[in-house]
Amino acid sequence: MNGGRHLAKGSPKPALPDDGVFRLHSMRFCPYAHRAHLVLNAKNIPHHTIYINLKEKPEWLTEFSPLGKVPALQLPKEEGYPALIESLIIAEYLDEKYPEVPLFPIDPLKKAQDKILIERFNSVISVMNKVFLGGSDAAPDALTEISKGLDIFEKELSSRGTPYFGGDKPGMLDYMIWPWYERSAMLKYLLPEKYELDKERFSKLIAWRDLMINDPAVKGHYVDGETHAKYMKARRENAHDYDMLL
Ligand SMILES: N[C@@H](CCC(=O)N[C@@H](CS)C(=O)NCC(=O)O)C(=O)O
Repeated sequence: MNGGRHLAKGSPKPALPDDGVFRLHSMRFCPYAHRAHLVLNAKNIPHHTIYINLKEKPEWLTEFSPLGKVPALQLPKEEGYPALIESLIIAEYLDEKYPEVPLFPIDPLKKAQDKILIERFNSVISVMNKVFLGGSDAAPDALTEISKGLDIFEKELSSRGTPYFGGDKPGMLDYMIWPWYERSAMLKYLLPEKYELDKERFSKLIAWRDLMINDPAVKGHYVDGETHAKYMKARRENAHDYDMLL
């Protein structure tokens, strides 16, 4: 089963085949769930996706996700069918479980350094979330803050001298920051100042974005900036249109 409508309160729990395949509880526009989709796609891991209406959550969601959040990944091959939550924990679990396509660097120091950068990206995430939901009024210095946060990643790509943070192909750092980078394209449609990244200041990140958009794992879950903005505008009115891509 792949996607379909977002299941809401009152929906019966989906009857899935007893095939041992992962079950990802997701929401089509959730950037954290996006991380899990990217890792599953990059590693070609078969999975069922169960989309959840987060405004009217199905009663059974807490069986898989105690806080009622997505992503939640159920592991039907493990005893007791446990489920994992938290995008970064899910991503690291999948990377360890499926080492054939490694995403984190093998070297522990390099891995730790990439994890530090993922952690540091949280400051970009928090400002972006504020602007997405409330516009520039909600965070007056937001565009400056976002650019300052992205400077770190521009500099990092430049010092690595590779097209991706992961080297010649995307790695975990690439995939963990991509969902917000993809969504930054909606600022052009959401803000009166039609924010776009400065082409000189962020030349490396812009070249990276052009490559990432063509990566098969990214393509498999990609939504353009205008569509993200349409979803966000409806969400601001508390009129979430989860199924708008169907
Ligand atoms: N720290 C979590 C954040 C997950 C999260 O906040 N997901 C949002 C959707 S994007 C959610 O499920 N919200 C529903 C709620 O908070 O009730 C992660 O990294 O997975």
